[in-house]
Amino acid sequence: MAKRPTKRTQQSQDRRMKWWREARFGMFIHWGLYALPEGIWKGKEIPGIGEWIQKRANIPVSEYEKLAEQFNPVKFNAKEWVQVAKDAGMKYLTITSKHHDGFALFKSDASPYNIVDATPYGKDVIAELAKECQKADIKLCFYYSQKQDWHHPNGSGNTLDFDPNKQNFNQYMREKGLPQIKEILTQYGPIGMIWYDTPQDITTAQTKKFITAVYDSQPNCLVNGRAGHGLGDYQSMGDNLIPPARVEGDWETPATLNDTWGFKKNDPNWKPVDGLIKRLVDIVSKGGNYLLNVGPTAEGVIPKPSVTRLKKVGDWLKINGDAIYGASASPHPYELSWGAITTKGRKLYLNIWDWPKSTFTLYGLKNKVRKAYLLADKTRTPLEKQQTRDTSIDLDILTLKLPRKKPDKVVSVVVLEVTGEPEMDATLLQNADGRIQLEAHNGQIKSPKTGAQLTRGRFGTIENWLTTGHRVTWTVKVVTPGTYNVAVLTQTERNGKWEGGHKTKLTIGRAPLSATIKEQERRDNPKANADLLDVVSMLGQITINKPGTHDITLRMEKVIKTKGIGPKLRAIQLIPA
Ligand code: H79
Repeated sequence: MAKRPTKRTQQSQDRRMKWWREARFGMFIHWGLYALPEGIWKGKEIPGIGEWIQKRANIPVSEYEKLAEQFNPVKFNAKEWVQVAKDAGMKYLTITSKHHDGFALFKSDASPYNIVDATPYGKDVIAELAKECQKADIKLCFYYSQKQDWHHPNGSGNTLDFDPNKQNFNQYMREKGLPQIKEILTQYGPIGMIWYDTPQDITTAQTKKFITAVYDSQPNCLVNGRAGHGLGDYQSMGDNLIPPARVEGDWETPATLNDTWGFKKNDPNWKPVDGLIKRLVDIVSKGGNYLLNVGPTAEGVIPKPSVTRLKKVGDWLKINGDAIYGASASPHPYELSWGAITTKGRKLYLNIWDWPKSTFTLYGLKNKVRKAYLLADKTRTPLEKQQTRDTSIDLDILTLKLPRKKPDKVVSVVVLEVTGEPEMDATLLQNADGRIQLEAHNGQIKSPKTGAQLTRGRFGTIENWLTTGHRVTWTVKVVTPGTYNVAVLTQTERNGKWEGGHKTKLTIGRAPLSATIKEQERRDNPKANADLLDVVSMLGQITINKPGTHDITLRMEKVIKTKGIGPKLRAIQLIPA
């Protein structure tokens, strides 16, 4: 868990975190002056995230701040916004009270650069949202950019208008940062959390001041993990980044519905509904929360493609919410190919996205199953089940007879009521559908003692593979021997750059497979930003002769490093031939 500046007992911390752990799904709202240009400046399309337009288009403050004179969101309706969150099954709402551009969406005495004093609209939208959130029982939370403020002469990030060498950040904190934190925590009733962002080079002392300012006003208000220096009440993952496996402690992934946070006219890359539901399930199965963003227009309207998608996620939650709200991580520490497991007390929820023809098999569950039923089945008719044990490979096997027709198009949930605390085999297992998934993240690295070492990328990759001599080994329990097609997934750079031609050698026991990595296909990685793609390369076939625990080892016999990238390993997949 993230460290906190003031000591609390585990018990009191559990009490503070209770609503947040129960919620699991929240709405992020990015709204501000950047909604006016919609990603276009002086007729030119500005690439990247919309709320960064001031920086990306090099707009001086004197020009950008004039946008306030046009900000008149006449269609803004707090009740409608909160209803969109409610219909999506979201339990908290985090709005940009002030983003990097420095413009405040609330009435502020600390700076006139706010919606009430600087716009023709003149109304405090935060006050209206606070009222509606209270009525709808949704926790109101505030994003606040504590370090970057491109409008204040002593805020960070604006090197076009201000000389960083002449800035005094403590003065910014005294004049604007801390007073505004106090304002948002005293003007709108109880606030669920303050969501700080991009701490950059903030000092520990400064971070502590920003956190203490929150706790001084509202001791029960949470602080996210981007306050700085690992402080805060829980860990914030990178934007759009979902960890490759279960993470201990409290954590949250903030994510976009398309590729921008603030509204852009041209960003049609909306994530499909099935992808959103699977991400929610995946995140909860790893112990986290999903904070999903909408970017309303300058008129104050949440874009239609966002509303329709969120409504469908909400429809799914109406039936399957038991598997999400208040649920904890899977007892199995690895991803599963057919779906993901969540738990609550003595219940396991099998969130299945690959619905089998008739029999579903789960490997590794150690508990006795008292009862199994479909969450969508109100009568809870028991599913036929059988539990066996393969002692030769030390594996518990549960089989369930499922109806041919799946209850949900995307993710169908089976509930298992078990005796005792849910417990599963903690070794990497072959999936019951035969696939063997070897994530780079789960591999053991062995490198020569001297020379450049391999590194682990923030989100699951193995990188810096620019020399030969390294090995990555996975220890996996194989249930069904046979011949497998082997695919290797490597990741592109942010700009789409990638390099191939590396000669690999994969060995299982004494059987080697030598091949060259060649680009065959690029695929989205749902756990990463849209600009990090998986490059798929089929290496050929390999045979595993007998069931049991095997070491599978990957080497590079030759690496190409003309572009300085080498193979950024994401995963090896063995697919039954
Ligand atoms: O509020 C959202 C983003 O605006 C904020 N965090 C989420 C929740 C955020 N601030 N900084 N970053 C994310 C990292 C930004 C990186 C980039 Fe850029 C901005 C890449 C492209 C635009 C700055 C300009 C860095 C490279 C070019």
